[in-house]
Amino acid sequence: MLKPKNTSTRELVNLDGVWRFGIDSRLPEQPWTAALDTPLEAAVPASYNDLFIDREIRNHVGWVYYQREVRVPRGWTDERILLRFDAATHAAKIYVDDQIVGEHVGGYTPFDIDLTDVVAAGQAFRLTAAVSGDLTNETIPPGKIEVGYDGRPKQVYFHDFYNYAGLARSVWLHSAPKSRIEDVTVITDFEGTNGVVDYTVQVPAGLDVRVRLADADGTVVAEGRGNAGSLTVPNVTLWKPGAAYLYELTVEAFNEEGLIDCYDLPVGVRTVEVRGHDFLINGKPFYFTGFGKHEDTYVRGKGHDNAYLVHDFQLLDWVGANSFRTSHYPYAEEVIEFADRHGIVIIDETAAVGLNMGVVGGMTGTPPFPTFSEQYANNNTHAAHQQHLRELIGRDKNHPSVVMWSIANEPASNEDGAREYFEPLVKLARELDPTRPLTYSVVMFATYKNDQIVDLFDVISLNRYYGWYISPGDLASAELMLDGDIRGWIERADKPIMMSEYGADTQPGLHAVWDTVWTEEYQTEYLAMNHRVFDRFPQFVGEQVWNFADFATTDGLHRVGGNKKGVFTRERRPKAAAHALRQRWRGLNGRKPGTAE
Ligand code: BDP
Repeated sequence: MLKPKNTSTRELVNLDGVWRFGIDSRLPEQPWTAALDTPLEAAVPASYNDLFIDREIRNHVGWVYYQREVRVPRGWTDERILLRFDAATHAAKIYVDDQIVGEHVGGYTPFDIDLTDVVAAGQAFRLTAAVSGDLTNETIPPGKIEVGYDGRPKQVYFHDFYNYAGLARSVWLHSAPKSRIEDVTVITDFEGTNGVVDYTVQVPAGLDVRVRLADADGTVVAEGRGNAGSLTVPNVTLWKPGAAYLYELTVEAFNEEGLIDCYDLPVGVRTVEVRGHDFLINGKPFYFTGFGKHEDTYVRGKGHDNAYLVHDFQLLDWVGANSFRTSHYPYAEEVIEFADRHGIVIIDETAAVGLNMGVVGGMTGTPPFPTFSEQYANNNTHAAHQQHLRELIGRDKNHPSVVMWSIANEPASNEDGAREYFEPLVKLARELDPTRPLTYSVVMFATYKNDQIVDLFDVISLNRYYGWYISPGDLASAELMLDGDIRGWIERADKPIMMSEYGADTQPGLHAVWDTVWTEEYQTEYLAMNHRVFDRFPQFVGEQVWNFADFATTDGLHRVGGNKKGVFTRERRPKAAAHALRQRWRGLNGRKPGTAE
């Protein structure tokens, strides 16, 4: 799905700002039949939950309403007129004046609504977005709505980050020609010093497509004609981790009268491949250093914020991280584009977190009922997961920073039914993108003995908390357990292995000379213990600490003011562990720690 852009044939109006806002229980009538009768206004983009000093709103179950007036630019007379929501978490119904014009389910992927037949150039209209943050066993991520002892509905879910909802990303009105370039796909390669850019353009039949590729100075280095083709780039400059280089592909569509549409796409030429137990970028072994992150800041919740975007990437650079995983949902596309421009490598994860009833069983991992059953992850859940995968890959397939898809976080891959559930998803992902390796983050209860799906995937990504949830405060025992665990996985499958989560909650400012959990020293020692173990295995291809920064969680007894496994605080101040990581990671440039340059 193409991101809306200003090009010579397309225009864009940003609708971010402050919108009227209300929750449905306060509204006497169907709100889209009139202006919302509400004193409240909400920032867009931002999750709505932390904006107001009102528990009712923060933990609201059901629809909320955002509303504003919009005027269509008067020059758009012959254009297709589209509305783009970069995300509406987790479901949306969109109204123009009194009329429903579109719906979307899935909180972290964009959608377009075609308003061409509904509004006219120069016309003003009332735009209402009804947004629901509700999660059920048939949404991705799943959850369930319970009725509390006080009779009120309560949202329950099986992941620990707070279920922020609302319009957390930008909203746009954009124009495109009626007959337009619908999609562009690029796949890149290189042979010797020649780069290869294979392109496919989706356009209505009968249009003549021309493409040209320009280097970063704007010099055209290759041209092509037709809906699909292969461009050769002499003396190619590859996109590399830590050394991004982007070409620009200009795609033009012509009819008999001339140019009718134009779209520009940044292109990084690079390859990704899993060979034996190596993860190769441009044919060279790559070692991931970095984090699982969250889109999470004070007040905004999951609201996209360009200042935090820039600052977080500065911190990634400072600490020597070359990568992160978009745990546990697709991030705003601006984040992925920033990574494209700055050479940070991304493991792009779906929003499928919590497909695991064992987590409800606590540390025993014994589910109250099977995860893959009519009661929980059923056919409708599966269909939602498939749809989400289509939308994620559709959005991010052309980004060079994205080197691997993570299909799920900590699914119940140890339970019966996991194989039937994941096999078709893996097949679909490979059809949608034959070029990128696939992984999933393996939950603690899924061991090298009982996991049922690892052979379907390319990279083993482990989430392991020895020294925290298991054997807390006893790092000597933890080290032995972790070592044995990794050895088991290596015996089971000759694939690259990485740690996609390891971490320890840490209260900044808490210190001790002993192995005392929650202290800054313990977090540092815990990470050092993990690293000692990782460095024993040539099969190990990366380490992503849980988490980059402290983040908001659902209210609960086991979290004090949120999840504190951040190496940075929620305000982005370094804990002692950040300095230790910096010592280990800086200057590696994708090499495995301890190996020669
Ligand atoms: C893992 C989850 C992650 C949690 C983490 C934790 O993948 O989302 O935040 O545990 O407990 O199981 O800190």
